[in-house]
Amino acid sequence: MSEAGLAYVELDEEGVNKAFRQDVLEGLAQRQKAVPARWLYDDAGSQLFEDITDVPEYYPTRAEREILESRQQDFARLIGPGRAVVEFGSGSSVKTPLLLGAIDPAAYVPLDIAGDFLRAAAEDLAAKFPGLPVYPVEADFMKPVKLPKEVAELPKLGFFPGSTIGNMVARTAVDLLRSMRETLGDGSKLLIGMDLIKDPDVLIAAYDDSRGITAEFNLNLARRINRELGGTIPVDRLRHVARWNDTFARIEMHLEAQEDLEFEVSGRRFAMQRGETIHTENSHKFDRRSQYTLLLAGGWTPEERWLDSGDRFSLILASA
Ligand code: AVJ
Repeated sequence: MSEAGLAYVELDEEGVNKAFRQDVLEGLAQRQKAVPARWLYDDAGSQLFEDITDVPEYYPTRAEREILESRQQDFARLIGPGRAVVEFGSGSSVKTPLLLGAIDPAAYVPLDIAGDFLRAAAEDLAAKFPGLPVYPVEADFMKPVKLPKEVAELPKLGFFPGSTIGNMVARTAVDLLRSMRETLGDGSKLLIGMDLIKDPDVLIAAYDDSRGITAEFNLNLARRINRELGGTIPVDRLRHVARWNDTFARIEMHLEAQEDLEFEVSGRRFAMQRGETIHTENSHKFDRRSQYTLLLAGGWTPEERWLDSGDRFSLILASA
């Protein structure tokens, strides 16, 4: 584990994550309150997201896994051996073995901002692939990342599964794709998962599951704000809401005030009227043309595109 990686998470004198506090204070001061979705993923949030991938309504993980399982020969042919696989937001790396097993890579570099989770995932992976060098990097991958020197000379494959790109508005998604291109370099490839536009009822169910796991995932953000930023948000007075925004082709998660609320975060006072929301996540959905436009704008040329058997999810291979 690189010591240097830790420098990416800047702490102030009180040990508070500066970027988190700034994003929350700015976001809560907006007319439409909003907190960037990346803050959903502390260790508890990352675990809750893993739980979401098991709920019956949340199809993306299973659909993407089906593609990874059924297209192994395609990956071997189109990607080939000897690359350093750089996974953006490695999470618990459940999908990664399917890719690594198919292409015979030279190294694996998981990138994540949640350090503990990252290290556990990296150890898991290293145990599954003895002999494969694993170099975890704790980093915010929204900016270009300096990769470990051990992989500097290797051709790269970026792996960005799960339709995490869908959490970004187009401008941010393009910025990310461009910085990935800079991180990975000329001659690199990118294997990226992107969820597809479909019946809004199916989408809403996937983001408001009957077991309430997604609700817990969303509410965990308010708990995290209270814990890490000295907040007094009455979490039990907030309700999880999932909405389809047809204009922007995205599912939105919100935390809706069930009554008029007043609370503090880091010594600042905020108020919400009953029915007012904090917007906590966008999950954009795509069709083929919107996918290709986005990738091309980010400096990546689409090479191949696969769907699962239910036409619900897509995996795209693009080259720099
Ligand atoms: C982690 C981006 C894939 O948008 O589907 C799942 C996050 N939010 N349920 C998604 C999420 C609510 C998820 N990704």
